[in-house]
Amino acid sequence: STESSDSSAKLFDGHDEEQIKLMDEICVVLDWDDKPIGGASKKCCHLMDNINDGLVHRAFSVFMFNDRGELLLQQRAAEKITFANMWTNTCCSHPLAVPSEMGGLDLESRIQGAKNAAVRKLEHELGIDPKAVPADKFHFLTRIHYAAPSSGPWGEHEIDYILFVRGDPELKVVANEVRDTVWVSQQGLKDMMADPKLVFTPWFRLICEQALFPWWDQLDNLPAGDDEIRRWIK
Ligand code: DMA
Ligand code: MN
Repeated sequence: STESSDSSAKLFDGHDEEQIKLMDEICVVLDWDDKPIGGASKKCCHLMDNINDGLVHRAFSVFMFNDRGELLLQQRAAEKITFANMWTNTCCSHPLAVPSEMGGLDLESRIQGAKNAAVRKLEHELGIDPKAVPADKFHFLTRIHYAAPSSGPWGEHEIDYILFVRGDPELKVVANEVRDTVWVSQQGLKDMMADPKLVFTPWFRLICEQALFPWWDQLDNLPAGDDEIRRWIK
């Protein structure tokens, strides 16, 4: 028999080559106060074995609203290794362990790093021109700390920077990242969430339950970003 002893071959069996390569990105590993304590691969950070040992990393979640006050949702591609095919907020990913995205010990520079990462990923996933939605247009609200299993060996455990932005840019959706997109009103989102055929990511569900709608009600008058870390872990 020529069965491989390389466990990563099994982990990624049948997955999209590009998505497998992206698992080599270096995420920012944190203590529970969001202080960077090192870097680790996206693969390492998203294995439940490591999450169960306490490994937590930095993330961001973008919520984009158009002039009509509608929110842009995406359905994650079937190719995504975690949370495939689920409906979620506009764009999520991780600030990488590089100077432009990691920031320093002060919250301001970390927020700037998350915004820089958001611009990069809006282009990578949705084909949004960075000039159409530059980093200084984003409004930081707060950080949430949560954990959730995905399928198989995978899961999330993050401190997630919540970023709101106004815009209605041209979208050139990247097929192995995003399966579908839709702009929704508040009622439109509530109707989608009531449809048992649609599945939503755990972090988007949490944000909807805990915080989204009051912010959505005051897009022109959003509260200033706070220095809290909202702990939504069980
Ligand atoms: C990870 O998002 C970030 C959050 C807030 C869950 P993701 O799985 O979409 O990351 P990526 O786009 O880098 O695969
Ligand atoms: Mn993550």
